[in-house]
Amino acid sequence: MTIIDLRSDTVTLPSEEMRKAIYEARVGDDVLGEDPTVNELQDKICKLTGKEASLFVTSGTQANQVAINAHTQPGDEVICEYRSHIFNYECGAPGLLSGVQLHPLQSDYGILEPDKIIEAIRPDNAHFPKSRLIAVENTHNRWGGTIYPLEAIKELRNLADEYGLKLHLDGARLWNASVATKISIKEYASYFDSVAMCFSKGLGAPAGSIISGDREFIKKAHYYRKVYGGGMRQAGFLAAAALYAIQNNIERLLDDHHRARVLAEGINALPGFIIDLEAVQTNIVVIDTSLNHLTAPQIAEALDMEGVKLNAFAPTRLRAVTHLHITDDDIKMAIEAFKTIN
Ligand code: TLP
Repeated sequence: MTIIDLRSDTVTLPSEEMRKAIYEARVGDDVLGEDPTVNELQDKICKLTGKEASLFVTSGTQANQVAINAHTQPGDEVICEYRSHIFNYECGAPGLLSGVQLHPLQSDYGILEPDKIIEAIRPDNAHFPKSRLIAVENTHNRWGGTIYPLEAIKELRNLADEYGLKLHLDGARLWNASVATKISIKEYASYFDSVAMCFSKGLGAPAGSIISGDREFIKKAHYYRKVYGGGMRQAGFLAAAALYAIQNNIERLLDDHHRARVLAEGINALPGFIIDLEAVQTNIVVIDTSLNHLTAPQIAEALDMEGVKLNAFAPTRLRAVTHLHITDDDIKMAIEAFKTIN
């Protein structure tokens, strides 16, 4: 049976060409700063983001956590969004590793409201933690791949400046936002003190993420990467995959977005499933199953029997993610599989 794996864009495997790039990579000891391919990747990302410095890290989680540690002091507070990856899927790492507390805010589509942020910023008073950092996500995973509007980002920057806060972007899928809006990575990055981006999601590399910021920030981040065990020595093999991915796999993300839309419209037309089509802006589809007599995990299990894999990420919500292994036929077959659920 063909397996259509829509659990995540993290499941992609390197293509033959990417494997060749990995095989041919020139490598050195990156902990000593001597891996030419890692250095090439970091330089390339500086050009792409317009930032002074960049650091290759093991994962998106490490990128966010190193950034949080570099921006904060123990006892500080980080304002974030309540469905964000940092708050939900990073094992409580801000408390564990940086000794900071998160202050999650409710939102629609992951877009923080300035008034709510202002309300959340702590007064300068001995009772309170120090508000230090705002972290947002673009695209926003749990909201269904939604894009943070540029105007809202500009407002965030003004607010952060007014209150003396740093601004971090979890841009694990910033590539998707950029191709969808035609707003460059550089433009997005220009409003943030630090930006994290992943190579192992839609771009199809086997592992690795990057953070960018000013030299002082990256110097601190470098230290924390080592603290977290992220010094990878001959990491050029992974950087070569990332370079290949940047060269070849960005524009094609539009195909993933198109397929996500077709999938969303197909499933939304079926009884027992509701999709907020407005939220389907990139490669993620969130399916509300609350009208169905089966729970989301039960539906996921039934679909699995049909060869379609999805994540049940709440009792009444499923997530499907399109990526470079998913074809138009796979989308048709996935919709057919949904028709068997009743
Ligand atoms: N997200 C994964 C899971 O952890 C949920 C996925 O399958 O989508 N930021 C965002 C917005 C992410 O979606 C992810 C991964 C990360 C950070 C962390 O990346 P990794 O998995 O490389 O640590």
